[in-house]
Amino acid sequence: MKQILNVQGMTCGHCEKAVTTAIRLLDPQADISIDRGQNRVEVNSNQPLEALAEAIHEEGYTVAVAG
Ligand SMILES: [Cu+2]
Repeated sequence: MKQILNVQGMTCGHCEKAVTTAIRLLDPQADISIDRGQNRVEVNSNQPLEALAEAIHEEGYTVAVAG
């Protein structure tokens, strides 16, 4: 299912990669689309939103659920 998170603190391509890697560790099949300018991370995954948010948070980014 498609889930949208608001992730603050992504400043460069490395950040996008860190977020992508964190999500892929939880779900290797996840379909991930990141719009850094909008702080928007779209994830198509069966993992619960809280787990995705926690994984991203552990990388050092501030996460809010965008709805
Ligand atoms: Cu960065």
